[in-house]
Amino acid sequence: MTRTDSQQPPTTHARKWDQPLDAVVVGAGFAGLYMLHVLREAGFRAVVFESGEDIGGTWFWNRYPGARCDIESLDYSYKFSDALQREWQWTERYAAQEEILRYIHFVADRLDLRRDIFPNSRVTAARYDERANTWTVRTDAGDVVQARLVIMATGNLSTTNVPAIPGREKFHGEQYHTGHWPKTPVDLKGKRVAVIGTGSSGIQAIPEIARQAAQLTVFQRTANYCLPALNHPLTESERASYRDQFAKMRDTSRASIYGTPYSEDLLLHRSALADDPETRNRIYQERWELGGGALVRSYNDLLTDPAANDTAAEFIRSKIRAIVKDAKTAAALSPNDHHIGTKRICLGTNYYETFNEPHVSLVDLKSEPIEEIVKAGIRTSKATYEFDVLVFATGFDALTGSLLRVDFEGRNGQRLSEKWAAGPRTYLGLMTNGFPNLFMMTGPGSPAVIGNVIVSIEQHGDWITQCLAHMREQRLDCVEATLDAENAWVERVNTLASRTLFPRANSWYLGANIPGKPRVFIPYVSGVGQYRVECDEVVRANYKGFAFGKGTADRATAEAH
Ligand code: NA7
Repeated sequence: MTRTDSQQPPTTHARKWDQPLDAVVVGAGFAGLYMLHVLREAGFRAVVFESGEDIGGTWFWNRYPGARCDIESLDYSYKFSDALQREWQWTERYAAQEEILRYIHFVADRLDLRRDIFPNSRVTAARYDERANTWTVRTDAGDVVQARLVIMATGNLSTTNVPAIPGREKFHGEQYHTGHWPKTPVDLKGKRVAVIGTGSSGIQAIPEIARQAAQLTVFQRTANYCLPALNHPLTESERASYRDQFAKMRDTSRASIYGTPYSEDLLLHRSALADDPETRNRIYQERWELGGGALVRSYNDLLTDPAANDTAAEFIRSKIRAIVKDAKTAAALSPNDHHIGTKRICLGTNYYETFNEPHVSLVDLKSEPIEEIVKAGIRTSKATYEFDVLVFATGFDALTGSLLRVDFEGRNGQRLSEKWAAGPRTYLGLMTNGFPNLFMMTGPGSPAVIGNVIVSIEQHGDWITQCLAHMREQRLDCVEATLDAENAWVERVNTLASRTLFPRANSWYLGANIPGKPRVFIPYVSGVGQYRVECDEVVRANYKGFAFGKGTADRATAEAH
């Protein structure tokens, strides 16, 4: 039987373990659970600390109305076990938060993971002791744990961003952030609700909130491209067909750009400008009707040529004009300041249609910025709007926020926050020089957020475990990225991005959504398949770019004799 976290309270463990541990894993979402599983399978002893009161990560916290994955559920599942995928039955093309959380619990139970997971324990600090080659990890629950390795599985979108709008504390009503939504139901029926933010979370939440609220006002700073998800219940034959081709689907996903098996089939190997407008619009229309991200995975130059990109952008703008009845609202909802696909594509269900509802309105912050939050609601440069509830759909301190929230002290007392003051620096997104035995899963400089993160999570879990097994075989106990390799990787990630339109958008890929955050393009954009090839080449070249040590392995042997 499967269970949700609302059905069963989390287990409280006796906080006891044999020290030193091989590894402390931080975070019990998809990444942390997989990491624990593969470490155990390889014979390493690890515990997982989780700040939430239960497992699930992103899917524990993001419970806002309409929360749903933007990768198809059959793809957004672990790929390492044929047995698990055969047993689990997804019900919809794009799974809702509650179903994904149930899936995570199902996997944790099947793999018996809970006994090594400690909820309600936020890792606050970790200090590397060079002499002992050990990390000392501290949690806000009072734990002080020694481990050879720390593996960060904290996710890329987990530290919420609540903008510093003056007066928030004065507001008389309720306030919520989509990424930190309460577990207990929030009743919006008959209320006047404001949603600030129109990224993926806002776009998913707005139609659902509109169904409940008496009045909904959307505060939009940047209009986004929203493609129709065309979500639908999965039929048994759809599930069976995927099940029967599982190995092929998995292998294709791993070798693909976006970590899904379909994207390459959809790719047309020609420029958008090679087709006449009529053909092009027919192709865009077909993709629009397929739903999901199919439209941006069509012509091969949409993410490299502004003129090609504009043909797709204009197609979406024409859809917005056709759907939204009020011309002024349609114009405000039409994105015109970034290229389509250069921010993560949003998938919606009745998003644009919702603005035709008489009780829904849009405030365009470009022409009417928010000045402050007052007791009754929100005051812009033009008016004061009154509300019972404020919903912040304002995103996350993405990619680095949760890593820098831990006070890491590496070799020679160097702080990670100091080292990354001008932006994150890693080798392969896995390690950073000066911090031996500290691994990051789907870290800055990896492709994680560009596509299906599950594929990247498994790749990183496998890569790290393989590296540790290699160290055990060679009697090595310390690994660190070299400075040269790190510098070269940072340059490579930047060069790859600079060949695309990605860096031109003010996106969270660039840290642009957080005031004061260094503007550095963070993800590796050339696809999960190519990235895997590069990681495998590093292994074949005897872990080129990594320096290994064997100090304590030798000391331990000497002491044993
Ligand atoms: P996003 O994509 O970062 O969206 C946040 C939205 O909030 C976006 O529209 C922002 O406008 C807006 N925002 C942020 N700060 C403000 C302020 N101060 N005032 C007004 N509006 C603001 O986060 P999501 O949670 O929607 O999605 C994150 C990812 O989760 C998503 O890509 C999926 O992978 C799942 P901006 O565009 O910065 O002008």
